[in-house]
Amino acid sequence: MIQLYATALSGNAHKVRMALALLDLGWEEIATDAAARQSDAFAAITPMRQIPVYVEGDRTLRDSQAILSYLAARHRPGDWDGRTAEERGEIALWLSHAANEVANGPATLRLARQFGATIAEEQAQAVTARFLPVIEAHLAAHRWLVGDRLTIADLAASPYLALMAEAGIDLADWPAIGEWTQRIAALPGFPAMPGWPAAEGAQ
Ligand SMILES: N[C@@H](CCC(=O)N[C@@H](CS)C(=O)NCC(=O)O)C(=O)O
Repeated sequence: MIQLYATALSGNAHKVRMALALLDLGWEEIATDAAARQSDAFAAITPMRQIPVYVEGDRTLRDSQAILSYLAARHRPGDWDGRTAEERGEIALWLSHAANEVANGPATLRLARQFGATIAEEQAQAVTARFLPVIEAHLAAHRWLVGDRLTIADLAASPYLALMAEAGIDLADWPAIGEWTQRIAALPGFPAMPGWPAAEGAQ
């Protein structure tokens, strides 16, 4: 049985939860709050003491982008991880944006607004202001980040953008991003996440 160390409100954990649900794989969730992440038991599972962590038998993998890449290679090879060299390059680009601009921009602003974290506010605002117009323009011209279908690029980049209201950003100002997050939420098997706007007639 797959085990996923996670919390309900972690966007990084939700990336993996979405993949597991859309792949229709069974998994057990191990709630790992801030206190649990400081335990020696958790440090033995991951030296980074961060969620998500994916465990399957004797295989342990951390980092949401890495876990998505593994799940795609294992269960949707040549589809979720790209059909061509060009697609694979584009997917790597959006995984990188997910781990950099999305994490250091909207996700960091949400950490402060939602969980009271101390952040470098000006820097997070600047990263956000640089990145959002880039992905908005891309999604105004494309239904999915890469190719004509869902890939792990969409799974990696979407949670913290869907949750932007919790970061103090009005999703109405970013209509193409909003429609894309609703399109993802309308996928059969999509697991709900608190704060992710429900799909309303998404196309
Ligand atoms: N690059 C990692 C980042 C994971 C991460 O930042 N996880 C957060 C929860 S969303 C965490 O565990 N934070 C606690 C900490 O950093 O000590 C990933 O994409 O999985």
